[in-house]
Amino acid sequence: MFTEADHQYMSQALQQAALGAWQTSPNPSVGCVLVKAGVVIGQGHTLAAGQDHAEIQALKDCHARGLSAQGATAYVTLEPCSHFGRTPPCADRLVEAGVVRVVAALGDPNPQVSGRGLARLRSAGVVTQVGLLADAARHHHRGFLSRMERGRPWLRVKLAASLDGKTALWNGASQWITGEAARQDVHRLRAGACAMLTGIGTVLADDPRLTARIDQVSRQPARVVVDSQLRTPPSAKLLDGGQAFIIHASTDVKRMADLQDAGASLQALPTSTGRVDLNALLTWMGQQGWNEVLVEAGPALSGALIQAGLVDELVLYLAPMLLGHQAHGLVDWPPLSSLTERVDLTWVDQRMIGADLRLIAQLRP
Ligand code: AOF
Ligand code: ZN
Repeated sequence: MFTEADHQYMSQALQQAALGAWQTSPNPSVGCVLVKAGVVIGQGHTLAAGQDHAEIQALKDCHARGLSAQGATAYVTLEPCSHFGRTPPCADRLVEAGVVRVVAALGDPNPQVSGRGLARLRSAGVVTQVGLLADAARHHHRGFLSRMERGRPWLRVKLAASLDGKTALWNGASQWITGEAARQDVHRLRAGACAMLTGIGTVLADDPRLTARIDQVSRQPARVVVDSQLRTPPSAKLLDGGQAFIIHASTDVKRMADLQDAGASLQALPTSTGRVDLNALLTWMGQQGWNEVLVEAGPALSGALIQAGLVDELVLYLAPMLLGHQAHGLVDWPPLSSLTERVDLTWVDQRMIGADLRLIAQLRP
């Protein structure tokens, strides 16, 4: 049903989509390529929420070149929208511009759209096709799809360890296991995340800022601490710079006031066995409009999230060193008594980052 040229134009649309990836949240970063008579006449990607969607950018690009989209095909990584949200429906704009065929990699699972964008196009006589490079598009839009389909963000856990899987010495000393290049790489991961998630143990031990410190970022991820007893010090560095949330189950009004004065937003969530319920946490994060969340926490929170089946991907930086068996491991679990309790992973990428090895593994559904 799709030609080689169709594949090429859709990969170009996916490349466009990648350009918007750090700025569109809570919207998906869509890519759009307009083609007429075998020539690309316009392309674009989603801008920040409230600004242009990809299709509008591509039409503007086409018009800026002095060209008309009359008779063109639009390749889009997600079904064009049909609703008046922060912006008017893209489906209507494509029809007005004279586009005659729309190829979408995926339908939009947003209940405000979900098939109505394509239906609107078809009722105006536009030919529509869905499913070209769908796997690649599902990968690119994984955060938005996760929030729409599961009501929670796509969760990635960053871990750094020695070759023997140790994250800190027996006495807690943990600074500088991985090298400078790996730390820079983590800043890129942070820049792509809508929010960072950590635990009170990490805040007390390391006082991290959890910001993305690289040049290209226009927006910082929100920061979230799971801290059921409100032990975060009001001087904690991650409270600087806004968008800092403390998830708790405390009733201590003095602590609440001190932390709010320090700039924190407090959110009480239900607990199970005295700790913040992680499913409730993920649902709450989805309600914030966060598509992708990066966890940089200690072995207790990371381990608990994995055991709760809420983690989609691990990014593991392995440093070429050995720390010995008394040191702390990657996840802090009660001992498993049977191999059937193990967590299975699938390797999806491996490469050198400076002197360290970076492994990416997905949790098996
Ligand atoms: C498109 N093209 O480039 C994107 C779409 O509030 P709004 O108006 O910005 O609409 C946001 C919704 O539009 C978002 O939840 C998703 O369903 C869709 N995203 N649609 O036609 C785009 N980013
Ligand atoms: Zn739209």
